[in-house]
Amino acid sequence: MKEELFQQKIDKEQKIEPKDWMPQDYRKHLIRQISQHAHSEIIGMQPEGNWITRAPSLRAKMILLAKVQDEAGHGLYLYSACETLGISRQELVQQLHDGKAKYSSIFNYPTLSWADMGAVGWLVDGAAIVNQVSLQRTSYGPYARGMVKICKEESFHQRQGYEIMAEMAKGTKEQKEMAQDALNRFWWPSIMMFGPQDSNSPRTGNAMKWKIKRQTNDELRQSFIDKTVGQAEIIGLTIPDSELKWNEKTGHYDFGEMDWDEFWNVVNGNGPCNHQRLVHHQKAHTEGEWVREAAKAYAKKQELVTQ
Ligand code: BYC
Repeated sequence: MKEELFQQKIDKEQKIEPKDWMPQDYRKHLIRQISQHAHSEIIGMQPEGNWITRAPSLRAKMILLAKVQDEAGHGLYLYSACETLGISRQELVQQLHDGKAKYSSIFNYPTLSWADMGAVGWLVDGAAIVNQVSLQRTSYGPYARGMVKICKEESFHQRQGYEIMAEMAKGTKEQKEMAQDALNRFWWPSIMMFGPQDSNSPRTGNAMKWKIKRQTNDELRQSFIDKTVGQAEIIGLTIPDSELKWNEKTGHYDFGEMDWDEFWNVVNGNGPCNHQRLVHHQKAHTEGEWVREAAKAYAKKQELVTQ
């Protein structure tokens, strides 16, 4: 009975709030997805943080700093949304360190040149926006509201990346080559951010029934490709997919097959930077212990002052 009422609420597009009754599996599914999303934001700071000290101008440095800081903020909203489901931040971080919780495969690729900052902003944030615009209508209230704020900031991120790519593409021959090389390396990993094909996605069934996901992996992937091809053409870069072709009949681009072995390899912890990313997070977490202790001591002191 409770289950039926819950599903009716979902079907009527009513949001589920933290104190509402929900099936255990719905709660578990959300903790898994939201925590993966939060960890992605935080781990995602590493490949870009790598370029802050080497940004080519003060303007570029300020913009990149602001963007990386935004990612930290997104991680914090998402951890908070996840905590409303009855799990602590400490447990979530522990799951990441133990390898029990995943984060997006895309952040396990290295950022080798300044053009990669362009490719990450344009493609990775572009893909994140397509996914997150859809998630603004997710059924869990705190997650949906977090997505609204995050999407506004992601639009700025996507534009800063596209601007870098556009500038480099119309620069010297070497700069254009760097931009093309970054697109070549980041195109397929960005497409992989949308997850396995629907026919091979064990979580999609429940996610769609419970309206946690509003569109499937393949639908979102197609929508990202349709949007991005024209953007590459405008700045004179070539998408590295020989099978990419406009299909009059479907009104979408056809595209080539992804390297699924590479995808699962990276998802399962064996990508080029998986080890490095986790070790760095563990180190930063340990070294940040004194900051958390100081914040707690300060909060306690404030409590005493206001008593
Ligand atoms: N990477 O049944 P499936 C950002 C896992 S943007 C790693 O389709 P689901 C940012 C999946 O977790 C990136 N793992 O699952 C942008 C599942 O494993 P478990 C973050 C992946 O959940 C710019 C298994 O494969 N965005 O943060 O229905 C700068 C089977 O997959 C991936 C989000 O997290 C992958 N690419 O669909 C800085 C958005 N794909 O958990 C930061 C929210 C699949 O069963 N998440 N897996 O062991 C989602 O929309 C969905 O969770 C996914 C996967 C589309 C990612």
